[in-house]
Amino acid sequence: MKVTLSLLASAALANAHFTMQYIWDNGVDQGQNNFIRVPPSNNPVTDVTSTDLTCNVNGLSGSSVNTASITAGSNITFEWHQHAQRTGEDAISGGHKGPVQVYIAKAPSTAASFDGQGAVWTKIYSSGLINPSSQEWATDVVNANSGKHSVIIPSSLPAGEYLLRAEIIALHVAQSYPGAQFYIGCAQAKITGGGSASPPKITIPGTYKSSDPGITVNIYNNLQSYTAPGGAVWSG
Ligand SMILES: *[C@@H]1O[C@H](CO)[C@@H](O)[C@H](O)[C@H]1NC(C)=O
Ligand SMILES: [Cu+2]
Repeated sequence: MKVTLSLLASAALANAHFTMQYIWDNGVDQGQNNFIRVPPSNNPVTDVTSTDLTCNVNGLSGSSVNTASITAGSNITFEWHQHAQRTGEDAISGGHKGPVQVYIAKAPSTAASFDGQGAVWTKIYSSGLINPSSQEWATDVVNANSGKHSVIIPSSLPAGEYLLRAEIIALHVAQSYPGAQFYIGCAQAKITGGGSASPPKITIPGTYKSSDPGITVNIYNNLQSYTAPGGAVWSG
């Protein structure tokens, strides 16, 4: 009986997926799914070679999606939920342990028409295993913060239209590949102000490999350090 119950519990946990549903601009809620390329379901992407890794399923264009106007230097908050509700359950479900990262990519023309392919992505935020002794992950902080995490858009970034890509990687079944679950939310933004920096860029998909120690990893063996995929954060 005990075994049956715990099997049921872990099956329920594995199904408790989530999506990015809100962005906030300097503390102002922009509305549910506004400016966001909404995927067809809350399922994760698990194939690191798939173009779904860029901006989730059906995320290669956003012609019907609004583009937010954001000033460089603004504090942008991303908010995730399992379902279309803000209360009554863990935002992203406590069983999902792993890093939280944010990337940006400048569109050659409009954000709405940009597919995010090629060496275009710059990492501007990454948080992983925060405290090895308590095994606290960035995802635990997101849950404690009602599904939210924030980043400052670097003020040296050139003005233009961008995709903002937030990513949560759940590693609870990442001992073998495919296993790691990539939750991805892309928002469209026109960034004004800014500067003339030329940040480093990676490809998504492309840079992440199934063999990356941050992708295929057993997190249940008293892990003491963790390196998220995608390289270092560019600080502007
Ligand atoms: C960004 O905004 C969030 C939510 O309002 C806040 O918790 C966080 O401290 C802010 N970050 C910075 C660097 O100001
Ligand atoms: Cu899930």
